[in-house]
Amino acid sequence: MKTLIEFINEKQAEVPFATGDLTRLLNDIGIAAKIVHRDVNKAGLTNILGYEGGMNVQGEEQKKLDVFANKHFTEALQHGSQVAAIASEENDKIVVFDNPNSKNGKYVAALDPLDGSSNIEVNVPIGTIFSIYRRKSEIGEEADENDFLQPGREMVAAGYVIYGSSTMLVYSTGNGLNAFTYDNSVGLFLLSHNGMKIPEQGGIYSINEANYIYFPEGVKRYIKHCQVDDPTTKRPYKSRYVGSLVSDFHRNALVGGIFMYPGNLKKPLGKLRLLYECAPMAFLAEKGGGKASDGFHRILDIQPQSIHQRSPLFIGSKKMVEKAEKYMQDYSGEFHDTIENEGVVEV
Ligand code: AHM
Ligand code: MG
Repeated sequence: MKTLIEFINEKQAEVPFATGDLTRLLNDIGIAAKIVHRDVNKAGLTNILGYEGGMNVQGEEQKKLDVFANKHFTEALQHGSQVAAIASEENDKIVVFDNPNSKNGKYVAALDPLDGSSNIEVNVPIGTIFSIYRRKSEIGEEADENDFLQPGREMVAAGYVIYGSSTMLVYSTGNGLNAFTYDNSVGLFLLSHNGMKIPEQGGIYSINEANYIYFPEGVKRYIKHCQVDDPTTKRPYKSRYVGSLVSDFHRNALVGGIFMYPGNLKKPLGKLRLLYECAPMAFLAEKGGGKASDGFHRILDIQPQSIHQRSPLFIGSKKMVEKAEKYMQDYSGEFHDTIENEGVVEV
């Protein structure tokens, strides 16, 4: 059995002139993941469920576990000093680490410390999403927001941790997608999926269909395409929606499927944040042979304008994402559609 640390070290040895900074950084993320795993697992027993009392920048109430996970990932990255600054869903502004070692850090990290927090109370899988970029500002100077405003294709590494029926850490530094399952008894992440491949075509679609009447025409028609009875193409597909991006993505990545959070009449750019939700998952999707799009453009080519910017997301099996894009492009104007609430009759 290969441990996460052994695997990361082996990968480092394959890169000539690697300094080990990224290796140390990934190790630190693994440690923070273990701490969050520990507390997520006994969440019902400790006083860690419920709301913290604060709001994040998007006006969402912060749960105690959101704040806890944010603290532990921030501390792990700060102590490691390979990272000069972080951007997080839970912080309005970037956090610049001002100790002298961190100023010399080559990297910045964008995080969603606890994604899917609406599921915490009900014991449904949640996750942590992380992404790492090489900073643009001078090493030795303070990092700034521009260090984060890079298209996803510039990413050095990304990953997620899923706290599910088992806890897994899935990451890529650009070559393939690898997953490690946490063995509680020895306290180690062990390699369980070496070179994960996302099936080109799957049989699952995941979307919050409660928003149906507000969806662009392209999404409505794609949903109907998924529901057509045609056994030769395995349709109708199954509908599965956890409401936790990491879980929905992880399932679809393993067995094939598409996850969608499109723009809608109420939220033209959807809900998910480009920098620390869509882009890292898009990086991982592509490294596993899948695809990620906003319906019109490759997610990894979108230039972020601000750290909390949102983006529509279509992600998963390549052929399914391509089909959804085709429906979007044939039936919906770019991003902003005027959609009627047609056919809604209250009884
Ligand atoms: P969060 O970061 O506040 O937890 O929100 C992101 C989550 C995603 O994990 C999930 O895909 C989505 O919100 C679900 O949203 P909705 O409840 O609108 O379907
Ligand atoms: Mg989130």
